[in-house]
Amino acid sequence: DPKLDPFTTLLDLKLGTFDPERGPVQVRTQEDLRGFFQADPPRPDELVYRVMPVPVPTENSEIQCSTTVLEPGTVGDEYYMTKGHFHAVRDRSEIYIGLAGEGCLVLATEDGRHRVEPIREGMVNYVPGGWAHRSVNVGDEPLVFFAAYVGDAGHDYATIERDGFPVLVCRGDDGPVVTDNPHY
Ligand code: PAN
Ligand code: ZN
Repeated sequence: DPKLDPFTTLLDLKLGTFDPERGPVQVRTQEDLRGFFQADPPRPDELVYRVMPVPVPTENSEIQCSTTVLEPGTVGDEYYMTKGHFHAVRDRSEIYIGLAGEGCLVLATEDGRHRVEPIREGMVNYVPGGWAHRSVNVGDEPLVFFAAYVGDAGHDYATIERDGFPVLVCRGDDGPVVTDNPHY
């Protein structure tokens, strides 16, 4: 017998909000990102991003989805970004769809390969299994994207907190600059 009943929610394609909301909004402040940015957070209480979830059972047979709203800003030279993670089950994949703003998706494998892909309205990013992923807001407006991923993927933040990503995305005089992470 099917485990779930069908349901429908309305996604605001500009704001990334769901109506009705399906689950508790996750809020991440500068303080929550201490240790992920190179610099200590200058304004610990300031909002960096929110995740609006559509919770379903965390099983391989389901598809989780959520939207992320990442504010514009910087800590030191680094643009506001998500913590970033590997999926706890390493081979689980994910799809991002850009809804608003201007962003970068930084991806890295455990053996240190990396890629930087654009996130923009209408762009579909494929995140294959085995690639850690972090989104970065390189614009002046909120970066909004929708994500859908395998239900039992889980999130491994500890590896990123310890090692970081191979590259940093920083504010330069003429826009974003991708530099090697000296602490990777
Ligand atoms: C996304 C992310 C979301 C927030 O839904 O979870 O953008 O980023 P962090 O989880 O790295 O804080 C996703 O990739 N889910 O798997
Ligand atoms: Zn993910």
